Amino acid sequence: MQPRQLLPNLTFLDLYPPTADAAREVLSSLSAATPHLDPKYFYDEQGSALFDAITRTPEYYPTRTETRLLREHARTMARTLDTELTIVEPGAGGCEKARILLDQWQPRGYMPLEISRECLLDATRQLAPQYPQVQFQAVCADYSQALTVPTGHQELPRLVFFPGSTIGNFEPVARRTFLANLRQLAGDDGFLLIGADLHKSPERLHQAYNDSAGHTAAFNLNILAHLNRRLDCGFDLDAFEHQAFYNEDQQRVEMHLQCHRDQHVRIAGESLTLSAGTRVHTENSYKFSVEDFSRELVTAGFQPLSCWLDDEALFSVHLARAA
Ligand code: AVJ
Repeated sequence: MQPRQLLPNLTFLDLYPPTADAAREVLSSLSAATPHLDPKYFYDEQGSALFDAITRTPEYYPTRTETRLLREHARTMARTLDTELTIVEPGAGGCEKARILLDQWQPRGYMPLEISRECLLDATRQLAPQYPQVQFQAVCADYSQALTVPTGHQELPRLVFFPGSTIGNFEPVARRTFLANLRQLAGDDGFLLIGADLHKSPERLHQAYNDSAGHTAAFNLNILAHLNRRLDCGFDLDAFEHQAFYNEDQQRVEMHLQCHRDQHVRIAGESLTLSAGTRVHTENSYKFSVEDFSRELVTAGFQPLSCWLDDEALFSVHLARAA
């Protein structure tokens, strides 16, 4: 598959995963002893828009806190990095946070990897003309599967940018593997800039995932609407209720969809019944301490350089180089 030239400084490579794979994956996870869905299925066009709405709620602090930290410290980061580089961003969404780095740094290249194709195309078609000196290589892909990216500016060091504490969605073992993949992606002369949400009161976390405007509930339910649109499953969304709570033992926020009426759906040509009372686990969002997270970076083959926290120690941004 060759990248397509969309604009003088924008190429697009479409590695969107085949629907058959998604159908098989969804059928096996919903048929499991603990029915669950991969959080990547939150992010179709509607889901990306709902997440955007969540980030503007007063309760959901991570995005605005991290954005402020990136704005405040981008220049210091640039001095530390002191090199021309390509920014590679798995899960870039609408590329809002990358804009801060594009404004403050003059990177030679920017490579957003994103599964939500329309979201990615809209964002890069807007950004590329505003930064003519930056080579944009948009890649529509599922970064949690394979982090294969086009070579492009191979000779330039890479900065892997993974904001938002999306790292918190991975289970501990999968997280170790994913961080090692990010190390691979960065290369021996590369860097990592990553956001990690910090431990805090269960009340504060509960509010952040149960915003009063109901955007998180709509975002959670939309995962079923996405599967209905994409795989024609036939879920009745009114039969499900959003649940999000902080699991103190596991140090993570959990999101679930509680099923109140029997659901007879079809996935990958097979019938599946979710009986009333079933709970579908849709997301974990682990929280960290700076010490624990720095240790995980070292285990993955990075050398931590700097870490920035906001005054309330709600959120942390870590800069590291390949060790
Ligand atoms: C985008 C994965 C970082 O876990 O906080 C927001 C997604 N889920 N509200 C998070 C999310 C519920 C968010 N991440």
